[in-house]
Amino acid sequence: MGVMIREISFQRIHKKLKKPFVTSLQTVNEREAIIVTVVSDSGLEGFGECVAFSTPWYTEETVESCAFVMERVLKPLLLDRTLSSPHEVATAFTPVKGNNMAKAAIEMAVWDLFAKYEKVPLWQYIGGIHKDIPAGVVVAANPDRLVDDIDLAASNGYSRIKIKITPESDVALLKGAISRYPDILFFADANGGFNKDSFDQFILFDAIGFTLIEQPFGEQEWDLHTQAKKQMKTPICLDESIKSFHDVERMIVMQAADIIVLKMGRFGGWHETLKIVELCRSNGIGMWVGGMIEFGISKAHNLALASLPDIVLPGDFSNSRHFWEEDLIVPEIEVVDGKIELKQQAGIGYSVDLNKAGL
Ligand code: OSB
Ligand code: MG
Repeated sequence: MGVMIREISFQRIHKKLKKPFVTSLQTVNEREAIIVTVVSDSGLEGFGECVAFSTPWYTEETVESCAFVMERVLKPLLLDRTLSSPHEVATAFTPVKGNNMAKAAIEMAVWDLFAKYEKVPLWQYIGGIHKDIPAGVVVAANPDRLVDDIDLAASNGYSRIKIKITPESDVALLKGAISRYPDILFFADANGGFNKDSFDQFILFDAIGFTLIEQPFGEQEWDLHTQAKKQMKTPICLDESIKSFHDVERMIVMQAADIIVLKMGRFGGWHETLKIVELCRSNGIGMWVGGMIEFGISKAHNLALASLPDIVLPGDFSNSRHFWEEDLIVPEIEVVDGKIELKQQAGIGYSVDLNKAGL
């Protein structure tokens, strides 16, 4: 009994963003991705999406490195195998070091396949309960546009707005801009833009009133995060620093943060992510689901993840049309009254149209 993996295929895609996405690390104008399709012996299809970027600005992996690792290293470990649980994918991949985004993309496709085999939505398959996922959008740090960008996001019904910040961001401007919307949760994301020299400047951001501040310091700066957490009221949240279950254990021991961002690509897929969720739950660490400027397949997996009972903070979930003229999934992801309703169909709940993968 089980699911035999008869076919694993990859399609590299490429789309322009509707407008550039600006962070302190990089400006993204175009997005490449690799779509993974796994097919079972009975002809069921599961879909995954590789979220590595074209160049290694956010993590070490790239689209090119993932294409190689998925095709030449990971695919042979699974092809023609019969699995009794999707957890067996992580075990099959353990001989391969790192390359979490490559691993996650294939693993996600197998989880979709198993949910379809069991004829249940993926969110139910993993034990999710929330059926309406609160949406959240990201705005750039550009001071000239900040107030307008926030007004636009608020008028589109978003109840959580994440603002990219840098050491140059104006504390008074930010405080004024967000105080106009007391009912909206404002997150800040520094993408590791602060360091030892700008530590004291960072502490001043405590007065702004953010719900949390994401990754103020570099990914290896555990001590700086511990010091900031000790001195600030605003919860500290780690994104780039967390790549595995062990990183979360370290974070807890060092009291380096209160909250983490869940990114399946960075963790290597569902298996590691579900372990991390359990560790956070039992240690009172907050969690929310982060975005990667990705397409609908990855977002659909992320929506299923956000359905878990202990994930209560709103994640990076915007409309398909926020980044793209057209997404690859049918229907597209749509925010209605600030929420995205989960689908009742088996698996990720959306169909995939690879003909829509063009520029
Ligand atoms: O730091 O959270 C980040 C996008 C790409 C790489 C890193 C990050 C982001 C985002 C989320 O901020 C954007 C989204 O998909 O909604
Ligand atoms: Mg981040």
